[in-house]
Amino acid sequence: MLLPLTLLAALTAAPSSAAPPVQLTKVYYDSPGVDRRSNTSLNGEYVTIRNTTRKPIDLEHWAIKDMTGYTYTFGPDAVLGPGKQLTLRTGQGSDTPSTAYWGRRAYVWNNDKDIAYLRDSDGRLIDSCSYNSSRADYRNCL
Ligand SMILES: [Ca+2]
Ligand SMILES: [Ca+2]
Repeated sequence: MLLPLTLLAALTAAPSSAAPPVQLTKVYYDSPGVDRRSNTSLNGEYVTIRNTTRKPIDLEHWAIKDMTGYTYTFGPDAVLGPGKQLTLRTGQGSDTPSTAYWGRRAYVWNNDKDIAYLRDSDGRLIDSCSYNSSRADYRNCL
């Protein structure tokens, strides 16, 4: 039996305006002050993501990547609660439920232009956020 066209359309239509389950909300790419690569300065550089759903999302094996290919992969303890936000800082530190540390000794987010990519554990692109300005220190992705 053939499906009525309207039903078929409803089944195949993509929810184009729907927010991704996890969104990139901000890239703070030029940390405060002169960039001397101190751990404080590295941690002044960060990206934030937010769970837009009403369920916890297990971020294990999810990844955040820049334009060059530097990649941070979330570990087994990374779970983002409903509506919760998480900050990924570039430098070193001890992870908490709301802050993860990349553990790098060099910057990731270029001060003029770059692209942040968020991929799920299957490698699917969930969200991205690009910027192209050195006049601002951060980019609000929403
Ligand atoms: Ca700076
Ligand atoms: Ca970069």
